[in-house]
Order: sequence, then structure tokens, then C-alpha cells
Amino acid sequence: MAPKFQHVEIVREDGIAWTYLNRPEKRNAMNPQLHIEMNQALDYLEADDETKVVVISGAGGNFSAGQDLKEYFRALDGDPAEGKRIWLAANNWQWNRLYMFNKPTIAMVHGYCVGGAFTHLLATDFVMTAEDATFSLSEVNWGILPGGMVSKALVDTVLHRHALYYACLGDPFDGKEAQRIGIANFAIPASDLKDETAKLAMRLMEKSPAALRATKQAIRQVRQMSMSQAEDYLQEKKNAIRAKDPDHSYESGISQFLDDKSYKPVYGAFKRQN
Ligand code: ACO
Ligand code: V55
Repeated sequence: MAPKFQHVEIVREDGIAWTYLNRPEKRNAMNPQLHIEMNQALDYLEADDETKVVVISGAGGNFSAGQDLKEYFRALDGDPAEGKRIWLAANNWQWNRLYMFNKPTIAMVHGYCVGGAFTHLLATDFVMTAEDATFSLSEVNWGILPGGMVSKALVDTVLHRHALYYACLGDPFDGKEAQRIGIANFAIPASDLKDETAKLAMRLMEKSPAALRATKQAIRQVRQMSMSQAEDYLQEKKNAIRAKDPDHSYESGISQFLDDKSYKPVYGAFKRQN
């Protein structure tokens, strides 16, 4: 059984762990308790053999209204030690844990996705959004800036002009615009959002987990490397996955193509042995 939390709900189904921020009456605004629980939830999901893909979403029709202005900001303003502890907990799950998570992650967005919610939105590997979702970098309208890792994640994701425009104006934009500027992979009619998200998850599950993990981590790591560092890292990473892959995906795939002639990689994944 997946652990039970006050503000996080995990529903595991066919290899997918549907993970919901669960404070619907507050539009899934993130308070300290939610941050602590999401760290525990991700610890659990990364180790859970039944979980192949993690979907992060929000209960009650919204993704998240961002950091809780009452419990994360105002209540912690006068308590720097506790404020630091919760800020670390927030950045840890929203950014560090998700950024290098060992399994593929998908954000499924509906309703509101505001402010601090962009940190975990942009840390996931894929974003599926409802066409009619509402995104906003509202920080400027609160007299703050897009903190957590929002500003950094934003400039690493979209063109500089889009980052400046939406961060400085705070204007809401919909799912189609999120797709246009490169925040979302796909904008989908709300009624099909969950099915389409599940389909993407199923396609990811056909891949070799070791190859997928190495690919995702390499794509992220090479951004920060020089050419010569990347050249060396990619060669070593290739060797590392072959040595460590329990499925022996490389040998299995190459043999299905060259010996059995049973598949063509351009059109899909090879048949995994386990
Ligand atoms: N922090 C604390 N409480 C919140 C937040 C938030 N970020 N967002 C919503 N809530 C609370 C409301 O105060 C309200 O509480 P109450 O029922 O006790 O009065 C409840 O959630 C429902 O909110 P409403 O405003 O009534 O819901 P509505 O659907 O009309 O609007 C919306 C939703 C647009 C998201 C609105 O609540 C809003 O603008 N919230 C602030 C969003 C924001 O700017 N977040 C960024 C914060 S800064 C940061 O994250 C770094
Ligand atoms: C945000 C801002 C913060 C923070 C966490 O914009 C998230 C989101 C300004 O401080 O600590």
C-alpha cells in the first residue's frame, strides 16, 4: 500500500503513480506540511518497484496555486530558522529530487498553475496540460520575484523574451500558449487529459528503464558542460549504463535488430525480456 498523507494522495495503477497535491479547498497551495510530505512521497515512489512513471498533478481540478501565502510566506517571515528549513524542503522535492528523479516524471496540469508551482512544473520531464488551464507568474503582483527555482527553470525552458514578458507582467496564459512557448509538450482538451497522459506514460514504460534514465540525466547534465566535458561524460555514461543495466537492453535490442530482424528502432521500442 502506498503511504497515506494529509496533503498528498498517491494512486498507483498499471505502473503509473498518480501523485496529487491534495489541498483542493486552498487550490493546492503548498504549505509546509505539504512540502514535507512530498519529500516523503518521492522517497517512497523512487524506491517502489511497482512505480514506473510518476505523474504529478493536483486534486480538485487545479494543479497548484503556488506557495501558500499565509503558511509559507507570512507565517514564516518572522521565523528565519523554520523558514529556511521549509524553503529547503520545498526546493528539495520541487527541484532537486524531481530534476534527477530515477524514473520518468510527467506534470499533468489543469485549472490553475501559479507562481511557485512552476518550480516542480518545470522540473518534470514532460508537461501535459489542459488547453483551458491557467498559468501565471503572479509573483510580481505580490511584490516578490519568481523565487524557489522558478526564474532559473523558466530561462532554461523558454526563450528569453517569453521569460521576461510573463515574469514581468504576471499575465495569465492558457494551455495552448504554454505549449506554444515550450512550457508544455501538449495542450489537450480537458476531457482527454488523463487518457493522453496515461498514453504517454505507457509509451515510456515500453522503453528500457536504464536507457531512459541515462538519457534523461544526460540531456539535463550536458546543458551545464563544456564540449570536452560533454564528450567525455557521454562516453562514460554510455559505458556505465551497459555495465549496470539489469535488463541488458543494449545487447537485447541489437540482437533483435541484427540477428532476429524482429524490429526496427525508428518505429518503436524492442521487446523487453522481463
Ligand atoms: N496561498 C494561500 N491561500 C491560497 C492561495 C495561496 N497561494 N491560493 C488560493 N488560496 C486560498 C484562498 O485564500 C481561499 O481560501 P479561503 O477559502 O480560506 O478564503 C481558497 O484558497 C480558495 O481561493 P479563491 O481565491 O476563493 O479561489 P478562486 O478559484 O476564486 O481563485 C486563484 C483561485 C485564482 C488561484 C486565487 O486563489 C489566487 O489568485 N490565488 C493566489 C495564487 C498566487 O498568486 N500564487 C502565487 C503565490 S507566490 C508564490 O507561489 C511564490
Ligand atoms: C517562490 C518564491 C520564493 C520562494 C519559493 O516564486 C517560491 C516562487 C520569493 O521566495 O521561497
